[in-house]
Amino acid sequence: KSMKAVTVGAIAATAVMATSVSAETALRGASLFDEEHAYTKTLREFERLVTEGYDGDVSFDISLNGELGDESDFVTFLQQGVAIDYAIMAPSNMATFAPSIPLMDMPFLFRDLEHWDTALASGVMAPLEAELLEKANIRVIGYAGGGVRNLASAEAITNIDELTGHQMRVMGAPIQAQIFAAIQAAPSAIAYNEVYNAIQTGVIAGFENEAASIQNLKFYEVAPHITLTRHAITVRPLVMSESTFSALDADLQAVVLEAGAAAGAFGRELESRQDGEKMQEMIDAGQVFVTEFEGRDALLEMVIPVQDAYAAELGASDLLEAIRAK
Ligand code: X1X
Repeated sequence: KSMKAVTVGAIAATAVMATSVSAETALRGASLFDEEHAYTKTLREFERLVTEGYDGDVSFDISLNGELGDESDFVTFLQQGVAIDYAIMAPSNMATFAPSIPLMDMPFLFRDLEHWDTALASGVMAPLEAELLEKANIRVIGYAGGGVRNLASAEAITNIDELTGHQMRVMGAPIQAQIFAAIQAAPSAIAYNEVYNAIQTGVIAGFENEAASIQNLKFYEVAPHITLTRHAITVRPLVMSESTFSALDADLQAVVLEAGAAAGAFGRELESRQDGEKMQEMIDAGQVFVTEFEGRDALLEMVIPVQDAYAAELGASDLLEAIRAK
């Protein structure tokens, strides 16, 4: 195998093509978390599958623990084809470049894990993937996710009265703020890597997240009260910059697509299986206090018109119905 390494990306794409016979292709990934988190394990599985399936020289370098920023930074890098080549991303953190993509992970979209699983396996998200590719220069190569998102707050929230006016952080997509406003909270979009401090200093009273991330980043230290709103089951595309993908040789492209789909399936199984276990570990360790939300069904009724209006504005009403009908 060649010892010569070439970094893939927009800047080095020509060099890759010019040296494709002898050069090693170096792919750079990024994760917000350490090696224990399901996203990092999914990226490692992708790396393993590509290495196993490709008959050429390819190497991987994953920046961990949010060293390269949070997902709003990743999306800019991916769109521009610099600094990183692949990552796992929340659709709602990619809204700046592709306004329709947050439809995939808007709260209260999936009835349960079975609905989420069926929808993701069905290919129903294809029009959203096409928009992401066209407008953001980002290609979906698989789907990870599977954690259930709940409220996490400094003080307990158990009903609509306590939720009313609750100052909480949401992801940057406008639909996220619209939905939490519809259920009477007071949402604000704050960068993920500022959430811990914002809660600690009382700028906000809480946020919403899945067990794996609350545990990995120790959010329980500032937001130990978990309210089981179960408002989202995460959809987390494994994505690659199209600047990178288009510079790969055809064999490697095929391996990347296959490995991306398989690594995503690995990640979905892992995170959905570990979701309850991780919550239980935090309960057993006295790190979180978990309560049900009284009247969750009423929340659902409040958000349906907001979801409908958002989809209509995007010209995606049929798509929303198709997802709901899965
Ligand atoms: O809320 C966020 O911005 C983040 O929450 C978790 O860490 C993950 O789901 C991540 O993808 C991002 O959505």
